[in-house]
Amino acid sequence: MLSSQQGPEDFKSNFGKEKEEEADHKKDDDDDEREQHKKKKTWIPYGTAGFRCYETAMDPIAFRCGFIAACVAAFSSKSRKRTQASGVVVTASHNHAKDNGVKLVDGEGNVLGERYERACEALCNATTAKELHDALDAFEEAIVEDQGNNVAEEEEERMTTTTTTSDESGIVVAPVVYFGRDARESGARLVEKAKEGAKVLGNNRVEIRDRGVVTTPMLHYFVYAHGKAVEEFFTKEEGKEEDKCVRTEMLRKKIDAATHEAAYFERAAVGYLSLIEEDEEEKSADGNANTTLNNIRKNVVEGLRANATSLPPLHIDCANGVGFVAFEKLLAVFDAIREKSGDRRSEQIELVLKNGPKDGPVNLNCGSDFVQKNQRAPETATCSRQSFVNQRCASVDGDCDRLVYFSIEEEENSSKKNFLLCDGDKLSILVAFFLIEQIFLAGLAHKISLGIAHTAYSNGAFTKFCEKNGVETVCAKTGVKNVHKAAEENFDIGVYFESNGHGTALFSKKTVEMIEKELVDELTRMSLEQERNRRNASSSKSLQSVILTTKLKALLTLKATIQTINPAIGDAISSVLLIEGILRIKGNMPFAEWHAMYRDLPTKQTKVKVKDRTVIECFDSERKCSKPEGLQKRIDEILSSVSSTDSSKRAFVRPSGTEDIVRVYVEASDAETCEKICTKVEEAVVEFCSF
Ligand code: NG1
Ligand code: ZN
Repeated sequence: MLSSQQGPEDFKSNFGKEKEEEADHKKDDDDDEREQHKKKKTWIPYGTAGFRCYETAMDPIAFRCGFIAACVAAFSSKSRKRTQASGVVVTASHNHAKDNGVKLVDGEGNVLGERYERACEALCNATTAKELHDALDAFEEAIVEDQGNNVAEEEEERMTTTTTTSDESGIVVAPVVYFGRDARESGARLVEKAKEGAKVLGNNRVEIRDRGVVTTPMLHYFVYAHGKAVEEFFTKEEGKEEDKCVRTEMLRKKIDAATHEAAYFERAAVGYLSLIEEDEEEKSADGNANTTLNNIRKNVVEGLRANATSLPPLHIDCANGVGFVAFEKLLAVFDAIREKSGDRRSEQIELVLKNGPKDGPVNLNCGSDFVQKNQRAPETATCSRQSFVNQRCASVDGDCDRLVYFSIEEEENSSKKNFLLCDGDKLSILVAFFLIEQIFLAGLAHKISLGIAHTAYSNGAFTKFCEKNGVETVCAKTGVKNVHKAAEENFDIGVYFESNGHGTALFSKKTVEMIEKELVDELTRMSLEQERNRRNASSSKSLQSVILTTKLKALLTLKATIQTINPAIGDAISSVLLIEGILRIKGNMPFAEWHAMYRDLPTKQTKVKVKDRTVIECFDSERKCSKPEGLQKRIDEILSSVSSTDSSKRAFVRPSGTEDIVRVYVEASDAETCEKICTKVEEAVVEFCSF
């Protein structure tokens, strides 16, 4: 492990040293070094979502991640006019309160790309000058690859001369690294370390913006919004006539406004209000289009949306984490909108917030991971399990990027309670089916492909249900970065939620543009139609106008959906708003009805502690393992011996990327079979991984 004493000076003195030797056998050497570290248990891997370990060991990692983020902000952008920002989130998400970690955000607001992982891992674990130097070389290669080969040379020159960015007009704005942390105690200390790391690049080369205690998706959003603001400023040539000082100031202000916390909450809140829009006046910033729209709206056919009056309040278990603080801010924005404009639609979202940071250690007996894996409601010092009974409930995780819904129903005349879970699979189904319907109503079904990306942890009943209903699915490796990529690569609208509730709906740029264009075209057609009707003094609406109206409503709904969703990454806050909106549009769909769309197969998930979990290697989207030799064969034997008639049974094992354990997953048509298979697979893991 790196010494936590290792400060910026040590790092600086190593940075920039001459190459010591050619790297012909670099990969082999790297692998050897990695093995050595691993054997000594000093290697902190770049896991499923960045670095994570016991908080006291995180200081040097945080420091180096700060440096990495600064380089990404300053050097990785393909275009000087675009995304000169990056982010560092200090969080260990659903892990134990005493763990902490770092998630890195790239210039687009996404998870830092895979191409950086090995270099970051080597950089964060380097203990000698040579290791550090090699890691820096690998890191530089990743940056150059990121810039794109065509601009590599030009950028290389820039890397050695300046870290600020400018366009031809001489506007100069320093790259920015955004920092944020969840509510863990160790967070403030680790953010300071990360900031020190970012400063290694040199004074004022990179601007540091510390956003304090925020959710992971908020920090991703700030970086995304920064890039968008810069892009828009230059594309629209804003303030073109002004001199460069004025324009620089304009750009700064634009970035500030776009990346302010208020902008994040307002975007989501306004998106939600538009989603549940009925026939009230549309209050949107789109100018003329919406004025026309308001007039047209008064004449449109009623009844496409059910009368969204009320759903019971949603009780949200915030995992004793930052989600509590963020949801409070969201509710304050709804209140402010209501006070300012008298808009009462926000009364249609009633959230009862439970388990905040003051209520106990993060994730302890609460939070989405606890609820999903244990199939049980939370139970904390301040909030009893009983308080969730007969309520509509949801749970988020420690950094508020996961969401599951649940309900505990008490049987009449009995003390028996039924726990019902709508996990990520059911979120995917609800969102995908809703969007399929809207695309169809918008007349775009033949132009837009929509599918679901999921992981091996998705329930077999979910994949069957999708197949039966003609919804395409693709299975990706665990981890949001993998599922995100699969959704992006395979579909125009890719819905993805890991079973644990980590996910979103991704709209490709082309799809967003298509929806916007169709909306404008539709409004124009509607105006013409209205005009013609007026001229013909027709009092009744023609069939044609009914079709047009249906299409318009669907397009508006799609537009509102896009606005409600965090465009950068899966976000429990925007997911709550989206799901609550959909349930309302669906006529206040009761939880039980959503839950009953299909019946999950019983599952069992456990963790097995072994000496070195990385001896397990997987393939087939982690549904099978190739190492250690013999383990897969044993799992197959267990599956066929336990219940020969159960065709739905399935089991797999994989090393966790966020905890020092091996995860075992089993599903079968009854809980007893699950139990039996699980015990045997656990034994097999221990046996095969104990060398
Ligand atoms: P690991 O620990 O690699 O299984 C867990 C989750 C992932 C993802 C990451 C990041 C499960 C089974 N795995 O990864 O889906 O959410 O954490 O937080 O829930
Ligand atoms: Zn999380």
